[in-house]
Amino acid sequence: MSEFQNIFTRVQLVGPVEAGVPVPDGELERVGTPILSYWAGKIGSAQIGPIYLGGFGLASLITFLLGFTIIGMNMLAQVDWNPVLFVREFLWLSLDPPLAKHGLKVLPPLNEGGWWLIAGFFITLSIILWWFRMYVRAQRLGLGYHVSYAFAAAIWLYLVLGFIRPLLMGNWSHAVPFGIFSHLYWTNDFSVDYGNLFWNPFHALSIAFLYGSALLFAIHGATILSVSRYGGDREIEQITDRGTASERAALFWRWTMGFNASMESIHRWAWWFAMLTTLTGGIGILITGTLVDDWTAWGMKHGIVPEDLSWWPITPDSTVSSWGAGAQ
Ligand code: 07D
Ligand code: 07D
Repeated sequence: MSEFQNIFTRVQLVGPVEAGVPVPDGELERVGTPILSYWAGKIGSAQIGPIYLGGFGLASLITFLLGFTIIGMNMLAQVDWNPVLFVREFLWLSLDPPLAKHGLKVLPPLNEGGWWLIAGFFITLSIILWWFRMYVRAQRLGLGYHVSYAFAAAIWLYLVLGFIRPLLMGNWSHAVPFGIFSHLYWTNDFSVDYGNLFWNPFHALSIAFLYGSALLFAIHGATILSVSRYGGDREIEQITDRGTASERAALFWRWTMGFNASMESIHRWAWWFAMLTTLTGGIGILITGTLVDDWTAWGMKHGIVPEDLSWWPITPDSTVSSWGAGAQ
């Protein structure tokens, strides 16, 4: 029997290309002539296109390109418009938020954060427009809104990092820079400046949900693959029937750990874990510097961190390493 598999594909579905279900009247149509790609078929469906552009899609694309070009041009200017240096230095280049002296000024001088605000405006607009695109596409196809809600959870963290928290702090300089390594620096500095983010319980929750998401994804993917020989990848048809691949998958977990998720609930587990990673994360960032200035001091007050840190063998010893005392 031929099977449809992907990533480690043995068989590819090759048939006439199809445009999908009709869309309601009066909307922009799908664009592009579909093609079949052997390499796309290795990791998923071999058909590429057509794509549904629509008003939100187009607007999101344009605003993203505007923001992205502004970031790129600023980075190019930083290397004197030298394309070779641009490529070589790319990971280190950065467009930084406004200098602290400008507070929440709407348009500080362009080279002191003005470009960052303009680029941020367009990128954020683009992300929000993309969210609407997802919402409307789901609506038009008669789906639930789960994907757009999950994306909203990620946007929440993004907005907290670059917009809501800087507003509450009264200064744009608290926002994240646009740059590959500079945003890592920002992340590290944030933790050091506020007394070690590990003592922020919402950071801990976010980590637990992040790790949990990886675990759930791994066990769900593995479970379904392990019963795909019985048609387990056709999950929905199998939920209610007995003697199916789904029942074997469920029994596997009931017999190995005493409990099994249902065929539907496992997807809710995955959905919640993924969303809670950024939902709790956003809360953790929002309260840092606004409600809590120093997480080590907070931890001491609540009996989590020992008052006398010498009690604790810290490795590497921050008093002798280059980390500095704040990094404990
Ligand atoms: C695999 C889906 C595809 C998405 C990709 C990202 C851009 C940015 C921007 C040139 C899983 C595309 C990237 C469009 C180009 C410019 C200016 C998603 C997948 C491939 N980070 N972060 C990365 C972003 C924050 C942190 C990589 C974005 C916070 C750490 C990539 C945001 C903090 C590490 C990236 C954001 C933080 C990274 C790989 C927004 C705390 C790494 C991302 C919008 C959460 C890793 C060099 C990835 C790395 C990494 C993008 C926010 C920490 C460049 C767009 C401020 C510790 N981050 N990040 O695969 O290798 O995501 O960095 O908020 O170690 Mg980050
Ligand atoms: C960033 C959501 C926004 C993304 C959006 C996507 C585009 C791309 C793509 C064109 C990721 C927009 C997309 C524009 C278009 C194309 C291709 C999600 C984002 C809207 N931490 N930490 C977390 C760990 C430490 C710090 C979360 C671990 C240190 C800060 C996560 C460790 C210090 C922040 C996590 C560790 C520190 C975090 C992120 C270990 C640094 C955050 C969750 C083992 C020295 C963020 C509450 C996420 C947060 C965050 C993990 C250590 C700093 C669980 C495992 C102590 C400042 N950390 N961390 O999903 O929420 O991000 O904290 O050491 O802001 Mg941390």
